[in-house]
Amino acid sequence: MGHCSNVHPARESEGPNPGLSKAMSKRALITGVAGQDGTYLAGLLLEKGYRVFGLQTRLGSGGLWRLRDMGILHRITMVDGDLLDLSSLVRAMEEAQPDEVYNLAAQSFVATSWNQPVLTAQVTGVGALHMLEAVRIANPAVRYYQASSSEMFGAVGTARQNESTPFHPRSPYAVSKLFSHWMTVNYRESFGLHASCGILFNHESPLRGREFVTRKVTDAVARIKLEKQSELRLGNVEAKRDWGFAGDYVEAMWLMLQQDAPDDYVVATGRSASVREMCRIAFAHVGLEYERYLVIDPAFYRPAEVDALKGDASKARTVLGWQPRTCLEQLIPMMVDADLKRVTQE
Ligand code: NDP
Ligand code: GDR
Repeated sequence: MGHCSNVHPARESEGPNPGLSKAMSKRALITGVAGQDGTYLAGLLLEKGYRVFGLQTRLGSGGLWRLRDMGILHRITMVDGDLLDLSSLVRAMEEAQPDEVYNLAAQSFVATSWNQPVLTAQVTGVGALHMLEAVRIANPAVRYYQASSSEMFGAVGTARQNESTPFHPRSPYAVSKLFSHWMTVNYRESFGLHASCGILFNHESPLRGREFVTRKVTDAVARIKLEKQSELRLGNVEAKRDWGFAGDYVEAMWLMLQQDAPDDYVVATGRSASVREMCRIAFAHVGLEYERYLVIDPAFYRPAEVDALKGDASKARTVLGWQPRTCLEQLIPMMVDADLKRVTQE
């Protein structure tokens, strides 16, 4: 295994992490419950004894396969609603009567945000404001989590980004996330909501959508290995990201809402790698050399790129007692193995 010095496999001892018993009878409402993070978070909260409600859109494109694969679909109470429809969110709040709301729903694919900028602004930006309003109307005592993003940093001027790094968003997605981020801060300051933003850096898993680069690569590696595909077409392989494991990151979300005071936290591994390096790891896991299969295709270049991101999560470590437990050399093989299994069963 390569160097994994930035992660901490052993769980931290209790520290500022409140015990599990406190959460026994809590109720949580998760928007975007059927997405990657929603599924891991729902699993975590169920483990902790929560009653979990998930907002389900009628027009959703993604389906419920992740929750089904995880074996938890039957344990989640689905509530109809859409971030675009404030009244549906108020009703969802009334139905779920949650202690905690995790707003994970979004149009989350950066590349699509240039083709559907208005929809992205409406869902990812104004949609979060709708959720905040629903909380404010239905129960302002609720604890609220907003899924902010390292994409808000964008064209960074610093080697590492923390909570004080200035934002310079580079896509309609990032601009929309910045709106929802500042709205959450504003509702905290204006109305005293217990509202926290997690500024999460990229996090991946076998449940990642295939349009995102890690999963696109691990899926292609499986297909190439099983001789169902001959090449992999990518855009800018020199872009660098700080990649972590979604299963680790949802723990940070939960920890934020267990604190006495709401706040904003960067969540990251502190290590950055290029798309090229990530490809090398993925192909090497099945004994192949990525150079033989990689085709650079300008169709996947973005109108404005975020060249490099690397997070500094020291505040999350100090205040929340959170640390990543999975490094890239574990994460990518885990994803390749899952895709090999899936492609074999197709
Ligand atoms: P996904 O794209 O996997 O999940 C997003 C979910 O939002 C989907 O279940 C989708 O449902 C739902 N959704 C979309 N539009 C609406 C709508 N109008 N009303 C209600 N639900 C809707 O994202 P992730 O799980 O990867 O990410 C979770 C959140 O964290 C997102 O807000 C993302 O922007 C943010 N984030 C993610 C990071 C990452 O690396 N994964 C990093 C930083 C932030 P459907 O598919 O049915 O349309
Ligand atoms: P990102 O993730 O834009 O960082 O947003 P993505 O995996 O899409 O791209 C990462 C980097 O890889 C480069 N790249 C390619 N990307 C894709 N998708 N497809 C390709 O073929 C390709 N070739 C190169 C991209 O240009 C980019 O530099 C993710 C999402 O989960 C957001 O919702 C979240 O907020 C951020 O992470 C943090």
